[in-house]
Amino acid sequence: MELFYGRMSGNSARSLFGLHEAGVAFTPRLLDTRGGENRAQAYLAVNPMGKIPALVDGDFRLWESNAINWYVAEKHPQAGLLPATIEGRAAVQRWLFFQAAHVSPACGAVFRSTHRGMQEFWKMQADEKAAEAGRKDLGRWLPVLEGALAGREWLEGAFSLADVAYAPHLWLLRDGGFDLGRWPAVRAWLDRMYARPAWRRTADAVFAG
Ligand SMILES: N[C@@H](CCC(=O)N[C@@H](CS)C(=O)NCC(=O)O)C(=O)O
Repeated sequence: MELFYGRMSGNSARSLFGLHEAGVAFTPRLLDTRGGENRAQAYLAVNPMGKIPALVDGDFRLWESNAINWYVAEKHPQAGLLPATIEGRAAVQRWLFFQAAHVSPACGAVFRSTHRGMQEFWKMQADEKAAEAGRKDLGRWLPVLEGALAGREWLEGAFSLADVAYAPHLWLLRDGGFDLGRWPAVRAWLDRMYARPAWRRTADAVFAG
């Protein structure tokens, strides 16, 4: 199994975290996005969108970070990254869609303007109007996570792909100085998540230095 990923890429971090949590053997393939390696023909054959991450497992090719994590979790059920029941798996799916459609876009709008490392790496311009809109959206989405985490350690009780999905973009948000003080359960959840060895390895590979 090979995972194509890039530096300073939250979506890459999501899949690296998922694979490390699953404990699977894989070959990491670091792409030089600044040099355009992700837009070269060889990689477009893996992901026609030219985005990272992407997975190759024999003849099977898959892109979209949450789809990659789902495939790996289904293939390695012993890792326990998905609930056993249909209801539990549907609930995890709900968190993945909520992350991709709502929480990540709001985080991105903010950290594009606040995270120096991301701005430098991706040559992004700060956009204070977009950041303000992102902060407003987060004021609506973070209470949803806060409520779900009341009295529990992980979104669906046991640690699952639901938690994995949120790690990277909330990391970048927090690293950019966003104050999570109004959402103590979210803050404690992130502290637990970022202490996991699989996240430490991921953050070192994607965000360090
Ligand atoms: N929805 C996709 C998003 C992938 C994505 O946007 N990746 C960014 C890096 S975080 C990328 O490849 N950017 C480079 C480009 O668009 O050329 C996923 O979750 O995998």
